[in-house]
Amino acid sequence: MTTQRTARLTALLALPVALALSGVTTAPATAAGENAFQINLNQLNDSQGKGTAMLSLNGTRLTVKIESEGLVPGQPHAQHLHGSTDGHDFQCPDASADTDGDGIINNTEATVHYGDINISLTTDGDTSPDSGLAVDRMPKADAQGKLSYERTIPVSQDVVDHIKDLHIVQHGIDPNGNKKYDFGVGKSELDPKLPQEATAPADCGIVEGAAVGSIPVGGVETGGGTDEGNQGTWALVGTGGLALVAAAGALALGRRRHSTACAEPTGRSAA
Ligand SMILES: [Cu+2]
Repeated sequence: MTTQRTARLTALLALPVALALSGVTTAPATAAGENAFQINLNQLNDSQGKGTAMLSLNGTRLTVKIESEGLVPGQPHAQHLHGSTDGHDFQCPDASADTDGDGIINNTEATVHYGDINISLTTDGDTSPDSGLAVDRMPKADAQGKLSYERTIPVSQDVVDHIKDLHIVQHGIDPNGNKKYDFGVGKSELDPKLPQEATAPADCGIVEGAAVGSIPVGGVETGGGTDEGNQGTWALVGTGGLALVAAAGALALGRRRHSTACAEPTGRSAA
């Protein structure tokens, strides 16, 4: 499953995840039904990114379909299901999430609102939070900035029970419009070797009907801790290897000390 893949991005592009889709005849693709949940993706960071997504459950198999546009052409876009299966009411951030006032909502700032990675929406292999930055297994936008993604992933019952509490986030922005990730807006706070452009969120969407301020499924705790601006920064981990993972552990401990019970990723899938 976790074969060593370096930047086989071209190959990945030509491999539209068809392999994972042998049994995908379950939910209707257009209308949200009892076991299908629509998500409208709205831009963050003025990225122009937008799209729609559908989450369809067949038992504990989750099919994720995403059609988005306005993304950075030709670039991989890390994408995840963020949020909690513990009853916390995470939501997509708005402009006020930019607590350091640098004009970019970075992932650390946004994680306060949309929560940690629950599932990494990779094209193949591992889908745990550990693959959050596995950009060689993330889908690429085409030359027009459009991205199509479809994959069926085995998930935990927790994810099934709390599917409405999860959100899709796609990362990767291009403020200077040069169609690549560069250091125009500095380094990523997650890994100084990565440009901020590569990890900042481009769009976010919650399950339709899971309104802002709604009581999360099966839970009573609310609030993403919008006034706890400097916690919970490990949502994107993975590619960088041990250093990042170690940092993640430390940050997870930090979160725990901040008294939220959400430090541990739950509902990891076992793909
Ligand atoms: Cu994410």
